[in-house]
Amino acid sequence: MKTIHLSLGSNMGERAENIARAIEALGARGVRVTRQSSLYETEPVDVRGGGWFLNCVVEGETDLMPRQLMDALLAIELSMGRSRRPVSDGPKESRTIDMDILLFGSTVVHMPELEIPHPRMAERKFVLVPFAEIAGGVEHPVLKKTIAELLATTRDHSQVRRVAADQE
Ligand code: PH2
Ligand code: MG
Ligand code: MG
Repeated sequence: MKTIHLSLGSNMGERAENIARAIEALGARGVRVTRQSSLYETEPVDVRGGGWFLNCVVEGETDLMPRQLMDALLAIELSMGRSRRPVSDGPKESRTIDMDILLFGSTVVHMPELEIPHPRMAERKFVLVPFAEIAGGVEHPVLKKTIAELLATTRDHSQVRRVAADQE
């Protein structure tokens, strides 16, 4: 059993509902969600012409292998109507739901289709702020810094605002 951390984001449609549905779907795909951050309104980073995102981070437990977990997340994204264009390094498009693996315990994965830890997580306040809320003491297995330390030193100054519970 591994403890894993995922980032969820949506900037299309009923954003809070999309995130709630995706988290609910994890259970049926072999991930037991143990913690969930607040929702955050976040300024889009490197996204073409979309609105602000709602983002959150969840902690879970799973017996899946990293590649299986990635396939489970893709299946949930597709079932929720996320379109996938061919992989490109250009600006990203708006999405109903995006689910990314941030950490998979202390496992490090370098495959063409999957990198863990998520290669850009230390440069993204929309990941680090919710992550620090639920698990600031977790150590990044490559950078050897805690999530709270990464947040304190990140150079990303984009806007990230916690959504009050009664506004969700
Ligand atoms: N995801 C991206 C690119 N940019 N910006 C915000 N605020 N939130 C995201 O989830 C996000 C992004 C690529 O997946
Ligand atoms: Mg992403
Ligand atoms: Mg993704």
